[in-house]
Amino acid sequence: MKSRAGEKIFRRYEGNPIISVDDLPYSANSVFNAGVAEVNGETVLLMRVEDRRGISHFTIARSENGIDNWRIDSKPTLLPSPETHPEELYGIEDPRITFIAEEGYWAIVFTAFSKGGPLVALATTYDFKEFERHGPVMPPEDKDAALFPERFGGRWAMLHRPVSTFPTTTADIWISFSPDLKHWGDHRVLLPARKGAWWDANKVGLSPPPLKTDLGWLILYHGVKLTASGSLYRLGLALLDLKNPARVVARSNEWIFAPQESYELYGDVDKVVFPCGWILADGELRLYYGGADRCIALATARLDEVLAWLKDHS
Ligand code: M1P
Repeated sequence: MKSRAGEKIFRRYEGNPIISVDDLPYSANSVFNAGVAEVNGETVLLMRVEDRRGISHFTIARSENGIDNWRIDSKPTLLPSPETHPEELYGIEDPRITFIAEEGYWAIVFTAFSKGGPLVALATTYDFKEFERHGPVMPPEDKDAALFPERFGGRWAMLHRPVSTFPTTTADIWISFSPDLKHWGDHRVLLPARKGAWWDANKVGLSPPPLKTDLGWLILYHGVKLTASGSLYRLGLALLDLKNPARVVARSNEWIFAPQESYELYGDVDKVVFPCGWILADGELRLYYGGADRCIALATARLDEVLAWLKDHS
């Protein structure tokens, strides 16, 4: 029997985009690439807002059902602070949120745009009102990072995407380990970009944080294909071993989600779907993603269908 095309697994919310720049209570250029958390029964989006200078900050939107009636903070929730954190000189971008049960806080891993390029920085919060910055955890150039919610053999693990200027290298997803969330080592390539004509040739990056399932850690990642009309961002899947996340169990050969609607095809950067967060509730995955670097959209899928699709397409 012919198996279902990836595009049919995730269904777009008919009211997309769920949040656009006109929904903000203050003037900005765009709102996109939001991290997500469930806090006191509400869905919290930590949204990347790009101001009209081009510098990004974070603003929170809250909703009871995670779909509509978003209550957006009246002013920026977390602004870059280059005076105290020089790595934030050109803004803070693309937050990915992991609840660390052991500590009782949420860890927010984000891109700080420093003088030397993008790097990975860490902040923590107990309530999404007060935030503690912990500064850079990976030097530039590095981004698209997120933490696993638990330790492996006593160590924390993080996925991230360093980039080398060495001519023949690709931009790959790496995994690193830490005893304390601050000092990282044991770095190794986990998911390399493919080559040539593949949809995920030359550049890949983690999208939302890893999600624990019965079959392994589910990874959704973006593959960036350079075409004659620019970069094309599409999403594929991988599965990592539950006990040893440095072992890839499966990787999709096809993409599962790609730009298709006008809010994904046309924006500040055309043809981009870019999720930084997802939530699993009653077997349903809610994927929050940036559309064309200008708005936030929602797509849903049954987790069992996603895993079955990956099995058929790896
Ligand atoms: O413009 C598309 C995306 O480009 C960057 O992602 P990456 O480095 O993984 O290609 C990021 O700046 C991201 O915010 C942006 O949506």
